[in-house]
Amino acid sequence: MKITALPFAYEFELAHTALVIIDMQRDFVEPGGFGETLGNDVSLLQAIVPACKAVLQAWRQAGGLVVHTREAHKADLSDCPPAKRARGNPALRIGDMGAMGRILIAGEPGNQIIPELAPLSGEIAIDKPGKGAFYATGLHERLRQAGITHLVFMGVTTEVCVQTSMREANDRGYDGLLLEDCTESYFPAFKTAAVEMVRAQGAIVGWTATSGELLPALAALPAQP
Ligand code: C5J
Repeated sequence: MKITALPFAYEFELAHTALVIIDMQRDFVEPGGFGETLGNDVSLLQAIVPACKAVLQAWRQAGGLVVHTREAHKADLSDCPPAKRARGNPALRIGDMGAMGRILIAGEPGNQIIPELAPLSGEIAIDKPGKGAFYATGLHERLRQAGITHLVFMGVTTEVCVQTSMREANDRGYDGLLLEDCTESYFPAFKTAAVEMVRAQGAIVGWTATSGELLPALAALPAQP
C-alpha cells in the first residue's frame, strides 16, 4: 500500500505495520492530571481525539496490530529517576495524589487511556517509564516477534513522547509515519517544529501524512471478520 506523504510517498504492508498510539491517557488529556499540574492547557490535546478514533476504528477493521502506550510509573516509584520527579515546578509531582488518583502511577484512574481510544483485548498496551516507547518496555522484541517493520504514530505530546518514540524506532530500523492531525502538543509551535524535524533531510526520522491520506487506503482493504 502506498499513500501520499512527506517528504515522499510512504509504502507499507498492513501485515508488517503497527499503529502506535502514544500516551492518550487521562493524565495528559483531562483536567487534574500530569499535563495540567505542569501548567498546560489540556483542551488543546482533546481536539485530536475524533481523528485518532477514526484511524483506530479503520485500523481495527482492516485487522492491523495496535499498540497503546501509557507513561506510567510503579507505585513505589522505583522506576522513576529522582531527576524526573524533581524537575520543574509543578503543582503536584509524580506519585502525589491528584484529582484522578496518584499522578502518572500505573493503574490509577488518571493513568487510564481515554475511553474513546481504550485498548481492546488482543491489542498491545504497555506502561513506559520514559518518554520513549522503547525504553525499558520490551516493545522492540514484541514487534520483531510479530514481524513488524513499519510503525504509524498518533498521540501526545508531539515533541516529547511521540518524537522520542519515533526517534527510538528509527534507530531500531523501523519506517515510521506520523499522522499530523492525530498528534498534538501543549505548544503549537513545538508541534510544527517537531513535524518538520521528522520529515526533514529526506525523512531523517520518518514520514508525515494526514489521516485523510491514510483512511481511504485502509478503507480499500478487505474488512477482517
Ligand atoms: C510528556 C508525553 N509530555 N507523553 N509526556 O511529559 O509527551
